[in-house]
Amino acid sequence: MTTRPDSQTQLDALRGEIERRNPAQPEFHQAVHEVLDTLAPVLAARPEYAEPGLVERLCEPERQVIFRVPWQDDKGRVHVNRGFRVEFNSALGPYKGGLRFHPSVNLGIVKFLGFEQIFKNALTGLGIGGGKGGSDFDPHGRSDAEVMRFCQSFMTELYRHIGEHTDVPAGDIGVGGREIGYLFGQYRRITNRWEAGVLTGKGPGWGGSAIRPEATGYGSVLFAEAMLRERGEDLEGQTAVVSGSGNVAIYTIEKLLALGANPLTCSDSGGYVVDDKGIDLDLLKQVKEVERGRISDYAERRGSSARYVSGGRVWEVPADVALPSATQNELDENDAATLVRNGVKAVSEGANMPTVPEAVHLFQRAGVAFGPGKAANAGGVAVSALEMAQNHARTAWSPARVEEELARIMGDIHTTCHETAERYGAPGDYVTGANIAGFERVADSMLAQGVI
Ligand code: NDP
Ligand code: 2IT
Repeated sequence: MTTRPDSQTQLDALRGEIERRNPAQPEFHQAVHEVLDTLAPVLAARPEYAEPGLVERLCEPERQVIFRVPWQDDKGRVHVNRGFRVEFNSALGPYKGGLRFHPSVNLGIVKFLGFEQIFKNALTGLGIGGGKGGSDFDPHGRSDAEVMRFCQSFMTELYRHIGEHTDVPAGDIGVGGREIGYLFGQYRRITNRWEAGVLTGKGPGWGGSAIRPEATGYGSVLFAEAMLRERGEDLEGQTAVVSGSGNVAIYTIEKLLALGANPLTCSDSGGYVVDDKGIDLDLLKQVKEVERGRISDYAERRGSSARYVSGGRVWEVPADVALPSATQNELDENDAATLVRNGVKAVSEGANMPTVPEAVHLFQRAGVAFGPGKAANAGGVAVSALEMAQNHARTAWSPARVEEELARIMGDIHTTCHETAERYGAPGDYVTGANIAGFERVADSMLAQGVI
């Protein structure tokens, strides 16, 4: 008779095995550890989940594509970038997840993002699997024509791996409406198909959903509000620190303002702005969305209420709520200690894995409501799934209808995470709640579909 090792021993062994077989991918290790660290109770309670092979399969992408992306700049010089698409898990639906264009992109980064996406997408309840892709291409300082040629070259390989029923990319860092337009155009040209559902985040006139640009930021603020309501508070009158100044940060700030909160900061990789009067949304959109400028331009034009802190971190600005909305590992243990010392009540992750594990534990020990990205930033991919539904039905919903759906989905995700955490003996721990609830949905489908 064989005896099954206890759940924690099994998870620890798997952890070691994943490090060994995926060397030099620290972000992927971090994302996997953070999930495995919370699964022991559910594996112990549901022996079918502890069957050899299930968690192992979940940690191994179904398919990984790496390709060359050659393109010419405006002076005719040839550049060679690397393209990635990691199709991680399709037990719940077509692979779904964004494309990131940033010089830091490598296979480990794409795998961490794809792994997170599996659980996040499961939490939306909308029938989407997990995937992610991108390139080490840096769009900063490139002309529209250069970005177009890059996107066309990228799609000239990617098109053979994607499709409305197979894999549906969208935006992420460095990929917004402009890039999705160029990518969609090239897909249509190569395939000779009007296949609207192959990409999400499209323009409103050609198959894009209302509220998709706003969805991630709005959703992250709704999640913060739901966590505060659990404690008998809301966002009205609360001060907020927001990092980043891209898609997620801008619409986080918009929703904070709409709910009566006071967002004091935003940032980019050069530094941050603190604005004593609260961020001026119109000026921020003008500088970042229209002019594609830097956050220092905002400070120069805003007048005396704002100052630019070169190289600084927004977390040193005292506030009631923190919404990291730039990139991974942007909030460390020292930052968390500063925020706690300054009385922060809630942290909602608009970005993917922005908080290092030690900082997460510090928040939790201090009793701060902490909403992990898998739950808090799921509004973006949720509205992407609504965009796919509209494309399939050849229809377009009103902004009011999409916003109502988004609010319902974020409310459901909050409730699911909250109740799951309680069920597994970790009340108030949204990390455990999100990981276990997402895991249960994917694991049940994988078990039903056999060893594939
Ligand atoms: P954008 O490209 O629109 O904006 C990114 C912002 O983050 C910019 O202000 C950028 O500054 C800053 N940033 C990026 N990389 C770094 C870095 N290495 N160090 C410091 N600052 C950095 O991207 P999004 O707003 O779409 O994405 C932000 C985060 O949200 C990412 O973690 C993404 O994965 C996540 N996310 C996005 C969703 C979406 O729908 N777009 C959905 C869910 C999560 P700079 O210009 O100086 O580089
Ligand atoms: O991290 C994310 O969830 C995204 N970048 C959005 C993915 C999507 O398919 O809309």
